[in-house]
Amino acid sequence: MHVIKRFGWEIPAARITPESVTLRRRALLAGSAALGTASAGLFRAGSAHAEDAPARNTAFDPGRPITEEKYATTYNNYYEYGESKNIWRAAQALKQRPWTIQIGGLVKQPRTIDIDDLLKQVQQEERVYRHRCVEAWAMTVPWTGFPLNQLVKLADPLGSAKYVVFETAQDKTMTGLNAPFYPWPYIEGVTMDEAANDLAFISTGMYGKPLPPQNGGPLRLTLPWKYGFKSAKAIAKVTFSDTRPTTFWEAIQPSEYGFWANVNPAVPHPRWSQAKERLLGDDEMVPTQLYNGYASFVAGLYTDRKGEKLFM
Ligand SMILES: Nc1nc2c(c(=O)[nH]1)N[C@H]1C(S)=C(S)[C@@H](COP(=O)(O)O)O[C@H]1N2
Ligand SMILES: [Mo]
Repeated sequence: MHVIKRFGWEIPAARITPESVTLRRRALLAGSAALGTASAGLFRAGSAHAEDAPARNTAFDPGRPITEEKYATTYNNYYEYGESKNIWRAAQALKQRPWTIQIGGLVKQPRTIDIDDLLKQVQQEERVYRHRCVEAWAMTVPWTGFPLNQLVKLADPLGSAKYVVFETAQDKTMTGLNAPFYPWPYIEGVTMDEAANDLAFISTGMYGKPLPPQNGGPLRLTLPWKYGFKSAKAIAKVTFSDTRPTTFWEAIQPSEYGFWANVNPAVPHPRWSQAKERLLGDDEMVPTQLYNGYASFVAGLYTDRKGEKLFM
């Protein structure tokens, strides 16, 4: 299928060399000013001060330096705003309030919850996680947010639920939604076991500030042991299901982007190696780790799934 060549982050390895990326980023930063991200009440209702940011949970040592904020917030994948990495300015148009999350499917009581009501009912903290995009770039980010299992508890799913499905917002400012062929909305999903894992996180902030729209504000999934495309941005809907969802990139190219998408340096993408990753900032190439270095947390989730395509 020639049509897949259209997708920016499926570009062949030759086009994602450190050099071309560095040049593009330099041009982009030259034109960028402050990344105004103020948005009231993200950490706590009525407060937007960084001093109120939740304390760091040190159980998750990334083992490498935190990426400079300016790189993590200006080099993004967000197809709703276009296919380039340079969407951060366009994404500022996404209004973060009011924001509601629809909870439904196999739950005791479907409902729509306002984000600020939700944030009052969860315990927020900061975690520094490694992030590994399937395109072989990576970063290390201090996220603030709360464990996904707290959202699952609030949603009160039925015993028959096997998957949690996330659907991202479709806003009029998202010009990428008009592009033909993409199977909008952006859908992602995890099993109930994965959702209950300690690592599974919902981010509402980064670098001690509210989550910028380009990084998925106001609410974004963060699954550090999986390729970055699993971490759906701007979540508007959470559905519990007994059937595995067809996820966004899986629908586009199932042979390259599957449901599981666990990081594994030994399983190459059909068109490039996954053995190493390029760190945003200095573009250093470092080895990629199994489950992105989180095997001790998550490997047990997959012991009964040996026959499945866990790493793509
Ligand atoms: N809604 C939505 N979520 C998304 C994407 C997207 O295009 N749309 N891209 C994914 C991909 S491929 C990656 S690598 C990460 C990038 O997150 P970042 O821009 O905060 O680094 O977001 C993921 N979440
Ligand atoms: Mo990605």
